[in-house]
Amino acid sequence: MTPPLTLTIAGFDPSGGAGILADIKTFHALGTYGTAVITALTAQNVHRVAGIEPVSLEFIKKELDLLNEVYPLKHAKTGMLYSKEIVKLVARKTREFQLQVVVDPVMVAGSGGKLSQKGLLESFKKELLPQAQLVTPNIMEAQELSGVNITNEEDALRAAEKIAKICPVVVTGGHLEGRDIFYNGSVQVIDGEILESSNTHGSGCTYSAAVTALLARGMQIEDALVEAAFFVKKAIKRGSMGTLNQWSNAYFKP
Ligand code: PXL
Repeated sequence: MTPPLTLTIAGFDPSGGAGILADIKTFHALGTYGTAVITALTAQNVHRVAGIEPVSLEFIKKELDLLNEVYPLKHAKTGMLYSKEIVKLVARKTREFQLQVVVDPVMVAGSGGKLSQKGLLESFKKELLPQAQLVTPNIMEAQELSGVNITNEEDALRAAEKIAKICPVVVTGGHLEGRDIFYNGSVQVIDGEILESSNTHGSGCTYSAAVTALLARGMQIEDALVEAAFFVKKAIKRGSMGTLNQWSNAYFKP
């Protein structure tokens, strides 16, 4: 049997801890055939973002159209989309191809460096989320999307309720008690724990890629969220399962 197809539409992080490389490793580790459309190149490491070269709209469109010519794509995720123009194009194309899309609303890098232009937040809300299968903000992103200041799990739930007016949402809890909050009319709290680790660069990318792969394999969304959280925990703790984020640090020069 051929594995299910997955697609990531995201940016390139040379370290391989985040962005398209992390997505592809995750897609593969979870038994899907991963394809990728690059939206922007970045020059960065875990300390800083030193440069960004967005791919032209015309070229991103070509990347998507050529994939669509040969692959019966159904499941995709988006990561770093960088500009409101790219968000608009991706929304139009994924609608045209009738893709089920998991949106990771990436705005800044793990190092704190900016990965977005002005207007990105509004275009996420207006253009892409209304047609998303799921959006996967961390606490910071959930604050931006909802306007709710989040300091505890109750706040996170209020933010999730607001965002869920646009599309189903899981607020990931890496920055609170470690639990994730899924809201789609009713609440599901997914158990987790805070991991003391400096190897979390790319954990958001890996998580949303894992959810996408599991959905492509036919899992129900509630189960996919539990499995994906477990997968990311393992990747952070042991650098196992093919994502190896932890190992990207193990090679650092002293
Ligand atoms: O984790 C967010 C993210 C997404 N996409 C790219 C990144 C990062 C974080 O560094 O580099 C390309």
